[in-house]
Amino acid sequence: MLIRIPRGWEIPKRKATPEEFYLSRRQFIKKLGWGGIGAAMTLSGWDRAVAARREDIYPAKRNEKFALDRPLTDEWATAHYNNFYEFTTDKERVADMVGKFQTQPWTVEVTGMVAKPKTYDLGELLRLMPIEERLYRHRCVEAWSMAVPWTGFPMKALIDLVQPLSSAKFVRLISFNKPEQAPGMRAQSWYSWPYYEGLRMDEAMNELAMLVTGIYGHELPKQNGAPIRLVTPWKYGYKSIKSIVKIEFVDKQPKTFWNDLAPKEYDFLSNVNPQVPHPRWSQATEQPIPGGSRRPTLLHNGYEAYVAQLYKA
Ligand SMILES: Nc1nc2c(c(=O)[nH]1)N[C@H]1C(S)=C(S)[C@@H](COP(=O)(O)O)O[C@H]1N2
Ligand SMILES: [Mo]
Repeated sequence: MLIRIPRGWEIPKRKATPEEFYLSRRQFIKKLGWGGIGAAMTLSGWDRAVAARREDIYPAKRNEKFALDRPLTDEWATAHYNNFYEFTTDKERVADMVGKFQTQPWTVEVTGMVAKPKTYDLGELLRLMPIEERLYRHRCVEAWSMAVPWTGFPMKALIDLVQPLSSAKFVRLISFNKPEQAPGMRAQSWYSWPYYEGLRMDEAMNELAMLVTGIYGHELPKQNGAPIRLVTPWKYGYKSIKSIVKIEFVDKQPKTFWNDLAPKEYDFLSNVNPQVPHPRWSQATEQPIPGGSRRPTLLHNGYEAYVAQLYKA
């Protein structure tokens, strides 16, 4: 069941403008060819980022390989039931608290043990990456779940671009640190901001690992981790760090936000496993959001065929 009630905030910009205007603008942008020096001189970084992100990549072609065993979650629910502690711990109020968060312009620093470290303007990076849409299951450690159409690119494409050295064994990812724009960072100053996460190199290169900039065929709303987040659907949701500013290739297993806070409850791998209960609750079943009956949780969130070989002893 997919009830789509259009709300003002979720109407993509192109639908808010007359179709002819949108088409001519799109053709205009295409004609300029963003790599050219002329374009670089006459347009600001912001203009180019918006052109590439808003006009060019959404909606992206769906990769049908990643099929779901359940209906997509209602878009409104996905945007109004969020974990993003930088804003608030109240899941239903994150969307109301993101107003001051500035996600444009945005740069992502790729650094550490790589042959080609570089700080990318997000629009520039997107023009280099193979963008597609994938339907993925999304399972929070709190035992709720969704099914989401993400738009982005495989993390492996970025890894191939920057060429990690053989000494690089892990990837460390770091979120934004702007307490003046994120009320939860100020109200909960005891957390070790900014949020940080990590993957093993083989996990980061797995074809499921995705860097995501869009959802439901348009840009990510801020509450879902705009402008760029990680999605690793075989792991609990807290691994999928939002609003990434830095990606670092390292030789030692990096520390992670939730493991540092509660090491007995949240481990580094955090793979979805119905047989391993959280110390305070079962993981055997999950509650689809926004409603309906609970369903059994699947090993590796149903992505066994993609990731089982990573965890063979
Ligand atoms: N920076 C940051 N990333 C984060 C979180 C957070 O609090 N801060 N919460 C995580 C958790 S617990 C989950 S379940 C998912 C939620 O993503 P969603 O709101 O898009 O469903 O984001 C993850 N990424
Ligand atoms: Mo979560």
